[in-house]
Amino acid sequence: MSIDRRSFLRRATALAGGVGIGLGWQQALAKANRTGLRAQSVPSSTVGDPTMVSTWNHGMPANMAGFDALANGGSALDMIEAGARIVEADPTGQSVGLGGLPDRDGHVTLDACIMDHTQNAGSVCFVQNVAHPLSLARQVMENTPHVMLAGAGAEQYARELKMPATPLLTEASRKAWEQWQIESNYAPVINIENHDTIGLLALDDQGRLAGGCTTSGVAYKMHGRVGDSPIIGAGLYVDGTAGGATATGLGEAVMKTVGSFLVVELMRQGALAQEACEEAVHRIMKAMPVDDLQVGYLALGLDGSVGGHAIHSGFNYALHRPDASNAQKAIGQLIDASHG
Ligand code: SD4
Repeated sequence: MSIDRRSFLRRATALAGGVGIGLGWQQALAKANRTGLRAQSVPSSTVGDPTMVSTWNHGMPANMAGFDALANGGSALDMIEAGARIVEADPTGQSVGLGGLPDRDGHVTLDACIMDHTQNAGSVCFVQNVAHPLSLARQVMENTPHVMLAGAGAEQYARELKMPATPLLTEASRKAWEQWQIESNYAPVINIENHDTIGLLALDDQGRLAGGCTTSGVAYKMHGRVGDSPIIGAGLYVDGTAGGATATGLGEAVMKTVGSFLVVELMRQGALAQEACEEAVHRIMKAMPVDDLQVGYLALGLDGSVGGHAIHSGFNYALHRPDASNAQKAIGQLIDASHG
């Protein structure tokens, strides 16, 4: 059921003191307004414009690759996959694919998922030696009866698809791990700088929406740990009737609040993309201590509207739309979605 924004607000007021969906959302907004912490506004879009948003600085090359895929006749799913592959292949990024920081035992283990506007979804988790886990997730979505493959089973499927076994631990990441071992207390803690996963959302020129998320997860995690990034509804959610959302940061906090699903559900009920991200952040802040953890959400509406918000400062994302004077070309910018 979709309701307009005014009905949503009326319903939110009526619900105050009840389950609290609307109340929490209003409180989050009021607090953000009071403290002047709302993200800067993004340029408006024309309905029908393709749009791509991706987390962090590496969202810039990812979005460019996405628009190249679109220019070559690709769909929103192709935009997502093209963008993810650029970042997965970059050995200097220590949070995604090749060069990702390992777990505490020295293994690089990857999580990724993909989803489209028809709610088709594919996911792989705890995968080793696969250079492009998001492409593998897409294969799971398109060519198997399943949504999620894990560990050795996912690797076996990659080999069946002739994806080569690729060692992912670079010299730089091995050295960083050795350094970490000197002082390690072997507790799965997160540093608030330790979050650079790429989450991507794209709307193509036919209004199709898709999203993806790919990561090596939290550095020095326990062996076998899986984060939010491959979990449909946590690290990513896309619904062609409501919008899409993705998460970055400490996956445990995102999973406990089913963050990306929450963002999309709020958008379905009439919240703007920005408001929905703020409420999802607020849920985490209400539920647990957040001094040492960062989570950021990014959302894309069906009309190309964009929102982004995070618990702590430092969260940014790349936004690309077509150049008005040359529709084949995309113009992008980095948007600061800091809070605090
Ligand atoms: C995880 N959410 O594995 C991922 C890490 C991340 O930006 O997003 N880093 O918990």
